[in-house]
Amino acid sequence: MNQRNNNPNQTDRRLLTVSDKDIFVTVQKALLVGIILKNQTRADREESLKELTSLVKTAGSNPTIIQTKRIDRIDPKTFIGKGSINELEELSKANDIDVVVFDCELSPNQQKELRAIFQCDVVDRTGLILDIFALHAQSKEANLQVELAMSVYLKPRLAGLGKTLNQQGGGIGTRGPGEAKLETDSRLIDNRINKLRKELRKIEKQRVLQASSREKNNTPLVSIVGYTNAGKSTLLRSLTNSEAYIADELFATVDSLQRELPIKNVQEPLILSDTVGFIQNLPTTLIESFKSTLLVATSADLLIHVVDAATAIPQMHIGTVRNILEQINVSANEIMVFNKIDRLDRASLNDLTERYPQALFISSLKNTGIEKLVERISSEIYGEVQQDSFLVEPKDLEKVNRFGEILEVTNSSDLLLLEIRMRSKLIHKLLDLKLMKESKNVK
Ligand SMILES: Nc1nc2c(ncn2[C@@H]2O[C@H](COP(=O)(O)OP(=O)(O)OP(=O)(O)O)[C@@H](O)[C@H]2O)c(=O)[nH]1
Ligand SMILES: [Mg+2]
Repeated sequence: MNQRNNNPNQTDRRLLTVSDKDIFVTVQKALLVGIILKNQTRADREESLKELTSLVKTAGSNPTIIQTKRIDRIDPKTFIGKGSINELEELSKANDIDVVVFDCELSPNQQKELRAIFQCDVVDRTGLILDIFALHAQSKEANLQVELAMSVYLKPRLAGLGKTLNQQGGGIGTRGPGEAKLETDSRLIDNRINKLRKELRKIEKQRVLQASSREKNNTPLVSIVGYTNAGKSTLLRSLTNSEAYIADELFATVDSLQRELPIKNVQEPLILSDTVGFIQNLPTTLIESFKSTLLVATSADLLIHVVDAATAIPQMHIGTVRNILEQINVSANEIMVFNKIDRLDRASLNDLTERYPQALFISSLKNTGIEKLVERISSEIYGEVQQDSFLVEPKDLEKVNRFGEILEVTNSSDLLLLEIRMRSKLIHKLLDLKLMKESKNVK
């Protein structure tokens, strides 16, 4: 199992592995600022703030105070205006706050101004998401991608950060991905960005090559996509008995993991891939940087779109995922799958099944509905099961056996007459390969 040792292991201290040595740092106390703009509803913003709270916890900080501010217009200097800022500043001082987290995107100047006012670290939603990606990146590819996204984000912000990046031991906005030390000299950062882009282009080329050799071999790729924390990795594990990393945290997976999905009576490989989850307002720099990882979705033959059935706002999650898929030019067919139905009462489940009649309803954790999903995947990829009789040469018997179930074999002069059960697209594949002669044609 893919173990991480950067989760909080005590209530007030967390272990960061930033170098060879393990360092204990105090958990930061965070003040969270939710913002309601004129045209926004409170319900929508509350969900966003709930999400921000989970993000802060996932980043290892303590959401100590949560405040919501309604504003009529965005203040160019401080985003929320002087009056609200004064109130928050008092709260921050009185509670020894280490970091103020805004549920919006702050400009580099606003961030700089707010840091001076609060006299502590100030982070926006994008910075927070990048930070979690940095914590969770495991592979070389993910590390390079996160470093690129962070460098692009930090570049215009370096002036406002002053020396804080180097001085602080850890905490939101101060960590580089893995062992990488983020470049903090603005003159050198462009060189680093160029170098990272070059390295990533190389990886992307390899991925494209892999995809084309997969296509040449006709190996289908099914990609699991969905909102973060929907249960994608749990589903991969349940479908393939593999050991994907699963956690009740946002962006637990930032790499792509591929496993073979066994299909009954088909001995040809079918690849199932798990990948990074999506979130509303996913930073565009992350989408651009994660191009090579997201290729598994771009080159998929079929998508399994996993939705958390227990969330209060499934439509928003679905809309966000579709939006991002569009941005990265994904156009494959999708099977929509509502997961975590074990957490729903009957009425809510009925409501969802009425609203989404084409969807499947499963629990990856309890293994409910998994067989139906495998059947749906099989028929999307290979077509419906058909029973037919064919004449083949004896040497091709083994090959036919790889694609379906042979029910009966009888000799017919120097050929074999087979009664088989096979999926329609595989029958065509065999006919294309000229391995089989349709009995009717031969007679
Ligand atoms: N009750 C319930 N919990 C589930 C189910 N499937 C997943 N979970 C839980 O949901 C949380 C997130 O699961 P993951 O599989 O890590 O979700 P993910 O979509 O891969 O998340 P990211 O990689 O962070 O985007 C974990 O705590 C899982 O145990 C389910 O069917 N029922
Ligand atoms: Mg995952």
